[in-house]
Formats: sequence, structure tokens, C-alpha cells
Amino acid sequence: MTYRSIFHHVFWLYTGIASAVFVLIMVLLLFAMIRRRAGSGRQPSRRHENTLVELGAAVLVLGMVAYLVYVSETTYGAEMTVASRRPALTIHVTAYQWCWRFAYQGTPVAVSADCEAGRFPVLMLPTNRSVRIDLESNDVVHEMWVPHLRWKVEAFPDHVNVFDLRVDHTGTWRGLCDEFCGLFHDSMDFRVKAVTPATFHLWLQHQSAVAAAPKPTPVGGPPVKTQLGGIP
Ligand SMILES: [Cu+2]
Repeated sequence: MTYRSIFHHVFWLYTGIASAVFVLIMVLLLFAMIRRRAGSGRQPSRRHENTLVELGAAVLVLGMVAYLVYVSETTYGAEMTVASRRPALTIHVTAYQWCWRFAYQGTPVAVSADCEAGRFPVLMLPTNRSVRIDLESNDVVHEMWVPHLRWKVEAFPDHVNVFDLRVDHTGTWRGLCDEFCGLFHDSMDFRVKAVTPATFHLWLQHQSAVAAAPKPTPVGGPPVKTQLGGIP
């Protein structure tokens, strides 16, 4: 099971219950309006309370809340248990004003970009493998969000959020920051690209070789928009 299917299931459960409550309230309201309009001549009840009905409503609401909390927690917990079974790799994700850095543990590979003019860093993942993500921020609070995967986790400074992710099909999806974090927050995008384990292995090998190769000395370049300890 993936985050997408879990939250799809939970979303429709919540939507179903909310819709049923909405319809029930509307029907009762309509019934009261029609009765009043019909002019039955009956005076409205003077009772201020009905303990039995109020108690029943409270028990019903509490029961629904308890059920939804139980379903949400157990499905999420089950997914985390499956996803965290022997993670195949660990990626350190650093959010900063205003872009991302993805460092693959045990390798010299670290993917980053400047998030300007469509230059977004790509988080490469193998499909059907548990991937451990260590997420933190280098400055203010950010939030890593991949809408297609129904996956959103906050990135805090001075705290590492550890979680596991498992993607079951190949594809490329948009990721973005969902916590307002300053001037260029709206350009703080990234891409998630899931490929087969074999393709991922080749990619990681290639990137490791590129990262290990000696670099030419830089002779200047355009100014970088980072600030407050951001990572260029
Ligand atoms: Cu942001």
C-alpha cells in the first residue's frame, strides 16, 4: 500500500461521513421549515432541553470521532511498519530558503539546484523499495509536499524528521513547499522521479562517478539568491 491509496481510502471515509451528517441536518431543517410553513397552528415546544436526545447526539459524535481517529492511526501505522522494513537507502533532505538538497547516504551524491527559471532539483527514487527520508531545514520552517503521493511532512530547523516512503510505480511528479517561508516561497519546487531499481542503481553509479571527479575551479558566476545560512 502507498500513501496515495491510504489517504484516498481515508479521504473517502471522512467525506462519506461528513456528507451523511450534512444530508441529515438538511433533511431535519427542511422538515422543520415545511412544518412551520404549513401553518399547523401548533405552538412551538416550550421545552428547553431533552437530555436523552442530547446525550444520544453526544455519544454519536464521540463515537464517530473515535472511529475516525482509530482508522486513521491504524492505517497510517500499518503503512509505516511496511515502509520501514529494512529501508534500501537513506536520503537526507534539506530545505532552505528557497530550494532543496537531496543527499544520498553512503555516496558522494547530493542533488540541488537554485529553483529559478524552472531549474528544480530532482529527488530520484527506486520503485518498490523502502526509502528512509531524514528531513530538516537549514533556516525557517518549510514543508515537503508531493500532492500526487498524498505525502506532506514539515521540515524544522534543529530537528530531523525521520520517515519512510515507498512508491509502487514509476513516474515524475511535482513537489513543493507548503509552508510560507519568505520571499521566494512560491518558487520552491522540486520534482520526484521514481524509476525501476535497476535504472536507479545505474543513475546512482553515474552520479557518484560525476561527484567524485575533480571539479574545475569556478571563475565567478551569477549571484545566488540564498540568505540566512541557505545552501548555495
Ligand atoms: Cu516555503
